[in-house]
Amino acid sequence: MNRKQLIDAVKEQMPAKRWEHTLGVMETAVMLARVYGCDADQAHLAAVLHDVCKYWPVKEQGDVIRENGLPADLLEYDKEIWHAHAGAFIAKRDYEVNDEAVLDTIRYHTTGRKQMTLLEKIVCLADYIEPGRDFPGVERIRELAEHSVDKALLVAFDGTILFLLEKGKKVYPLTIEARNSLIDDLK
Ligand code: DGI
Ligand code: FE
Ligand code: FE
Ligand code: FE
Repeated sequence: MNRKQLIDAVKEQMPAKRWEHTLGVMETAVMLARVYGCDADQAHLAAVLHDVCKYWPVKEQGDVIRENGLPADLLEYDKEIWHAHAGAFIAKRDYEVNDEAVLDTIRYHTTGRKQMTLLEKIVCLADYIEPGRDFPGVERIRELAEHSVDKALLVAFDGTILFLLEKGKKVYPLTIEARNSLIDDLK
């Protein structure tokens, strides 16, 4: 499967609006990869696939996690985070992606994790700031992203954590670890 075929296949997995978001993440991730010196092809590939499962029925996302030994604790947290781990599994099984760095980037694009690689940070950040995103504070994160991936991503995770706290929701521990780790990276 070449990249064009891959793109056409992934596009089929989601509604047009979500595909527009994916195009925005592809463009932004490649731009950030060039600016910050990481592999643009890996960033592009991870961006193409990052939300491959997002619009699957939630039950199917859960089944991928349950039936393939993915972290079971995910199921005790918001369903919004399931598609990332499920997506990494599907990228490998159905789309011939074998690059573990790319698979980890898909896997952790939502929650983050401790000591994220530059590739993981860039795709996670691109997901927050792609041109179609419009949430309070996104402009500030876009500005920070011009100068520092770590500062921008820290503010982005802080916003997500605050949002979850305000809603009275649980926060997946990896998100807290990702946030703490970014503070260490900035020292
Ligand atoms: O799939 P996208 O909408 O493009 O973006 P995403 O994969 O970053 O999904 C983020 C959503 O997940 C966001 O609306 C907040 C929600 N969420 C729920 N629990 C958690 C969480 N996000 C993080 N980082 N950590 C959580 O524990
Ligand atoms: Fe996502
Ligand atoms: Fe996304
Ligand atoms: Fe500036």
